[in-house]
Amino acid sequence: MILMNDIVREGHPTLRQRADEVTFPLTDDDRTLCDDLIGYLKNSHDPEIAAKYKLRPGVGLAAPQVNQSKRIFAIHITEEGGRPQSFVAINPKIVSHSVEKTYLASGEGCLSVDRDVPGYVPRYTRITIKAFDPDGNEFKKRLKGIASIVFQHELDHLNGVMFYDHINKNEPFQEIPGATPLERR
Ligand code: K2U
Ligand code: NI
Repeated sequence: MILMNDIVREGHPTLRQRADEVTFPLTDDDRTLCDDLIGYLKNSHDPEIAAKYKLRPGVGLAAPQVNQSKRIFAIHITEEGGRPQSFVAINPKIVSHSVEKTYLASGEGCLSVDRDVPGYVPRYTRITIKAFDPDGNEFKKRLKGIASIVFQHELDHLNGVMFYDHINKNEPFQEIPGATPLERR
């Protein structure tokens, strides 16, 4: 299982690399990596396991964050309000997106960043994505709300981008033209 010690922190070079495409069929190691990424997210929302292993809660986790420079990430969102989402995305792409943008009113965090970095992170409100599942089957999804934001945050990790790269340095809380904030419960 992935523990906090397995998650590399900002400053680690892997977080600033473009991760490599994955080929199919997956090796046993890559399949285990997929299971471990989604497993971390599920564990991080289990009060007993999270307390026992001191896991920070997460709704997304990308392979580069555990020092595997591969185009794989997992998303596990169960909160009410939005549609639950739980999947592993391999070689993911955004195929289209809304013109309209959004941002988390509370800003974003990151399991690889041990500090608060305040500010609005502009994201597309709606995206259509395609990716492969661990069996090599291609799938498409239309995402909005928190799922759309999380997908974009994780895809950034595959491209060596950190959430705070998007924050306006001079005015972190400057209104983003044409953007509607997403309030998190
Ligand atoms: O990639 C990561 O570091 C996981 C982040 C993903 C994320 C953070 C903020 C906004 C979008 C995606 C963790 O999930 S941070 C913890 C968290 C938990 C619930 C909701 C938002 C952030
Ligand atoms: Ni992150």
